[in-house]
Amino acid sequence: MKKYVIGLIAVLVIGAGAWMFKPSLVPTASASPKAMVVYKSPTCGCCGGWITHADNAGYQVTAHDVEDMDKYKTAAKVPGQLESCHTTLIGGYVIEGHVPMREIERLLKEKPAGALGLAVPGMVSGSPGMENGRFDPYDVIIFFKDGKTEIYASYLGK
Ligand SMILES: [Cu+2]
Repeated sequence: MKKYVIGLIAVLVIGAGAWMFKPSLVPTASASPKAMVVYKSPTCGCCGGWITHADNAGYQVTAHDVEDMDKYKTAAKVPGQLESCHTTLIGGYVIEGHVPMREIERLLKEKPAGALGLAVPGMVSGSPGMENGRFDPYDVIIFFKDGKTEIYASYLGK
């Protein structure tokens, strides 16, 4: 009987311990790795299209309509030749333009050394948010603090 009681107490203590420590392991909403902030001009329709992709992928999107996108791109250190429409901040990285969600997930997982972010320069038909019946090939470019750029992924189009 005594053994049984000690065993029961042990189970309760371990259970309470697990319950007490669990909340600290669960990220809070504000620190969610899926929270992103998007800057776009108020008239940008395709930016909204891209945000819909982000929403559907489970990202918590905070979108800001701003007049002076150049200011935000400069502050985010987006290289001039990689510029697109909207500029997104997530997990300490910059996402410029119509970057597919799978590449963002990859970036957040791989955390390449010295990387600032990803870009799909311009506005390519067939990229996420740019659905218009055409599917042009495009590259996702990774850009680094030292000014280097590399192809991160290539989409072939169809
Ligand atoms: Cu766009």
